Amino acid sequence: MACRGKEGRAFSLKQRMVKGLPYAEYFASGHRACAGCGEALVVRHVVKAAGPNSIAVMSTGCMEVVSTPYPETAWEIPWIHVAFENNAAVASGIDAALKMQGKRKGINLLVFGGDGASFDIGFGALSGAIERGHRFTYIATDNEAYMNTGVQRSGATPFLASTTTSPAGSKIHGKQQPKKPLPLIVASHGIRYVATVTPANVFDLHKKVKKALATEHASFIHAFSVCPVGWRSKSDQTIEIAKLAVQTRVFPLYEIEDGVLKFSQRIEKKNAKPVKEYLQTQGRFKHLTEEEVQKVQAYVDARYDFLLGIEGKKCFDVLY
Ligand SMILES: Cc1ncc(C[n+]2csc(CCOP(=O)(O)OP(=O)(O)O)c2C)c(N)n1
Ligand code: SF4
Ligand SMILES: [Mg+2]
Repeated sequence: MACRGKEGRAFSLKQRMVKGLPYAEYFASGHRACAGCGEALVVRHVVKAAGPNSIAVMSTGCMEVVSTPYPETAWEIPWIHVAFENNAAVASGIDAALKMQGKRKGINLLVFGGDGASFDIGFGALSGAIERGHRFTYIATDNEAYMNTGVQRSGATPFLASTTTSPAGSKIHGKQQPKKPLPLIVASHGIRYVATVTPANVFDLHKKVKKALATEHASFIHAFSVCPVGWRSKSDQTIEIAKLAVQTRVFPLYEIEDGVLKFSQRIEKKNAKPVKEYLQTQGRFKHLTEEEVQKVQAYVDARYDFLLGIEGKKCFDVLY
């Protein structure tokens, strides 16, 4: 049975029944993402939280490809596809143009980039745009590799994950470097709001998107985005894997507001699930020896302890 919201498209009664979430969809179903794509879920919920008065800028990557096969589009808000390198630069131009025209108030400017676009290739544009004090909410949809072109490693790929350019074999056992701590690097620019989200924690995601959009200058959201293809995980396990990432402390859920980090879900060591449980859900970690699993566990613990150590303290200057 189909219904229609105040604004927005038709949706099924079942979708309507998600209590506490807006009814209307602005990232339409029928796009061509793979079954169980976590990145598509993140995009859907970010635009659902943002609502109709929004503009989306999106760099090249899976989400662009699956949502706009010409002449179709899944976007029900204005959307622009830009190059890999420059989504934040294009957003700066949109922000400046709207301000010049006196039309900036009430418009949400969303900028989407995959991890390849955000951690690596478009990082310069992102850094420059936030340093100049532009207003937009940047969402880094992190599936931990360049998925659209065949699972190449990026700066976001975790330690020892096997990708096509860090293949597990006799020479190396997956990626040799750890993940780049992008949210902390972005926070160091002096912006007021940085947060991490997963599609398994949708209410938390909606709340954080709203806070980010209310920020006067740039805000940044790091979104954990399971990719069943690149991670070699089961497509019906996406939400379970996202939950496990938080429960094992692999993906800490937090906000950095006005330079102060606060956990949204604080997992004490004694309550944390072993990282092994998370790793076992994905073929990209299948090659790991017991010793390597323990190395990953030690790394995850050390990163989490670092965040616990700075929690509640003013660790980042606030410039805008
Ligand atoms: C400058 C440039 N280099 C390479 C490409 C080819 N390319 C298109 S999408 C893509 C992968 C995108 O990876 P990511 O940003 O992580 O997004 P995902 O596809 O994983 O969602 C690449 C390498 C390109 N379009 N432009
Ligand atoms: S390859 Fe991965 S990120 Fe791309 S659409 Fe499929 S599941 Fe989503
Ligand atoms: Mg990616």
